[in-house]
Amino acid sequence: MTKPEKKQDPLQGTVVASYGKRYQVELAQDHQRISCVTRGKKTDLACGDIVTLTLTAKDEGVVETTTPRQTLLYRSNAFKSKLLAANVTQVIIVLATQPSFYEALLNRCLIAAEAAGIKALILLNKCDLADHDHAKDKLAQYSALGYPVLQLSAKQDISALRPHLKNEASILVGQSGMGKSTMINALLPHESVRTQEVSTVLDSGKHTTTAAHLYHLDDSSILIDSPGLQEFGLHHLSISELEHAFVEFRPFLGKCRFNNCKHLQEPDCAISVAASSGEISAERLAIYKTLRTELEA
Ligand SMILES: Nc1nc2c(ncn2[C@@H]2O[C@H](COP(=O)(O)OP(=O)(O)O)[C@@H](O)[C@H]2O)c(=O)[nH]1
Ligand SMILES: [Mg+2]
Ligand SMILES: [Zn+2]
Repeated sequence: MTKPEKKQDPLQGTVVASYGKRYQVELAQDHQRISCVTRGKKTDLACGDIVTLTLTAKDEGVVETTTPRQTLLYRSNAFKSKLLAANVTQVIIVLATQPSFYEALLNRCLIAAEAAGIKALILLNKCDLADHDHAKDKLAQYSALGYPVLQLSAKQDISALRPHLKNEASILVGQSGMGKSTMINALLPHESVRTQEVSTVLDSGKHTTTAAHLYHLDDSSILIDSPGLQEFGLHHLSISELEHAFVEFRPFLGKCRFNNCKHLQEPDCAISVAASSGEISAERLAIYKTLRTELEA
């Protein structure tokens, strides 16, 4: 026989860590942390979600309701989606001069942010190291598109990032090994997040952060650290969301000969014309075509 739960007023809190099926919720009233599960099979909470919960023990509880989200950043493949963060105002895409980063992943992050209505900041870390892969040159085209690009060395001096974090709820995303944990440690010296010494021989990062974590920088600034990304599926986007997520496409949309133009190989396509005249870069058009084909599949 199950014991009836004692009736209590629901408490309000913020999800500050997400471990798949378990969540850590920080109570609004006293910042106490409660280890929570959800009811039934519902596991669609993300760091940054504002929830109500009831306690089942001194520091354990069940999430009852989720407050409607201002924003939701997530990725998805054909089978499932993975929530990255709720209610963030800014996505900080962390790249490094070494190991080399995947430009396609950068673009997917930008597109996910655009589609979710969240502003993006590109951060090139490890600028104290030699830039063998010309990361700085590659990023020039993204600043030309209007994305702010910040260059720094988290190991040496993080201060250039601070003004961008003020009064924002930001999430750090990126491949592992780019320096996200190093940044959190520099910004929040009391947290001491584990960092990973990357094998320069293999030129590849390894996973250390396995869950997303939310940190308070001050009373009005939040920073979420997310697990290292290898891929960023965008199966959840509609065709229109995808087209509009390419900011430089916007002036040309609706100007193709066919109003259902896919901008793949149709005649008199305004996007293709813009690409031939250099107004749209060949790389970005190629990324669009890959994503469009993925959505059609
Ligand atoms: N030279 C240099 N190394 C850095 C810098 N930031 C991070 N690293 C190193 O890069 C590796 C990966 O950093 P980490 O913070 O664990 O990356 P994460 O996987 O993105 O969390 C570690 O060996 C860090 O010491 C930096 O600004 N300069
Ligand atoms: Mg890390
Ligand atoms: Zn077209």
